[in-house]
Parts: sequence; C-alpha cells; structure tokens
Amino acid sequence: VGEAEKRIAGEYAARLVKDGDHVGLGTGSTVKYAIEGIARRISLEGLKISGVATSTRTEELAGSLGITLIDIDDVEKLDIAIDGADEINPSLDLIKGLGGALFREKVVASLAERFVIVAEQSKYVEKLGTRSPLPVEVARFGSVQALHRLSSIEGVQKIDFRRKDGKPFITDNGNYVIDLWFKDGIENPAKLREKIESTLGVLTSGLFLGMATEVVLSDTQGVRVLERSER
Ligand code: A5P
Repeated sequence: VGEAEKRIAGEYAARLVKDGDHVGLGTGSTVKYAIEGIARRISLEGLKISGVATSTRTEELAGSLGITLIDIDDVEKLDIAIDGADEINPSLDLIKGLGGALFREKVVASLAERFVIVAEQSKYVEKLGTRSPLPVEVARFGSVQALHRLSSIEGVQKIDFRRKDGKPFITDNGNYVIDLWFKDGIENPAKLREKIESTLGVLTSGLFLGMATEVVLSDTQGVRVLERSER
C-alpha cells in the first residue's frame, strides 16, 4: 500500500515534536517517515531532541540519521512517542506488533505523555481483530504449552507461531511471537487482554488499550486527526 499515504501521516507527526523533547521512536514502514522528518527538522531547524528506540531496526535508522539516542532506563517519562499500528478502532484502541516489536513498543508507549499513532486510513476498523491477527510475545521456554493455553481462549479460530523465512520469528528480546485470529473479531478487548496477559509464558499482547492519545489517519488527500480526551 501507498507509500504516499504513509509519508503524509509520518511527516505530519514529525511536526508535533517540540524542542527539548524526549521522543519515543516506533517501528515500521509508516513511522519511518516520522523519524526521517524529525531528522530533517534537527538539521534544518536546529531542533534538539533525544530519542528512545523501540527496536534494533529503529535504533539503526535513527542512528544513521544522526538522532541522539538514549537508554529507556535513563528517562522517567517521554514527552511524546510516535508509532504505527495494525488496527485502530473508534475508541483509539489498537492492535500492534505485526512488525514484531510489540513489547518494546508497549514499554515506550507506557512512558509517553502523548502517544501518537500514524497510519493509513485502511487500518481504521469498527472492531479489532477483523483485519489483522493479534500478536502475542511469549518466552521460548515452554512456548508450545503457551500456545496450547492460548488456543483454548474463546473465539480463537486459528493460532500459530510467527515464522520468518521458514524459521520461528525471534523478537529483539529473544522471544517468539504467536499470532491469534478471531472468528468474528474481538468482542471485548479488555477482557481478552486480561486473559492473554495472565497466561503463563506470555510477556505481553499486541492489544494497546487506552494508550493512544492521538491517531493521525492519512489518505492521499491529507490527514484526519482523532483525539482521545481522557486516558
Ligand atoms: C511493529 O511491531 C508494529 O507494531 C508496527 O507499529 C505496525 O506493524 C505498523 O507498521 P507499518 O507502519 O509498517 O504498517
């Protein structure tokens, strides 16, 4: 899908960053444009920021563009974090993690005062779990048992380990990802998150509920910004 749309959303979000901000830098093909936009503002406007990366991929990209990176444990909070998503519903709840960086993304998002999502319009859905599978990051030890436990959750139609080039996909944290598909989407995201995240072996799920403060949705014409009033 449209690089143009991704660029429009990403570049819009890059302009939300303020001088002196600590910025969470997400992972994926849309937020890449935000990271490039921030780097351009650093060189053109002398913007001073420091970034916390959500993946080794983003760390390499930001580093190569000259963005100063700091360790997550050296900050108490982030002024803003910008990231992509796989699905967004009208309450601004999200499914994330198709890129496999969900745990680090969730940790970074949880520290951010503003958590801005950049996505093209087609990711906006009435009901989560209708377009994308739900990724869950699990420890490798006992991961087959974890898969069995997760498969007994109501509504799960299909479940499988994420694979890449024929081998199990391994996250930046050395874990596996299990993808869950739902028969008719996710009826109650909060209840489901509770069930999944209390399962032995699970590090976290791709359900990001009540976290996004703004969603920048783009099409080729421009952006529509959805805002959450409380979180
Ligand atoms: C990475 O783990 C994901 O959460 C991404 O944020 C998500 O997959 C969006 O990526 P794209 O912008 O490449 O679609």
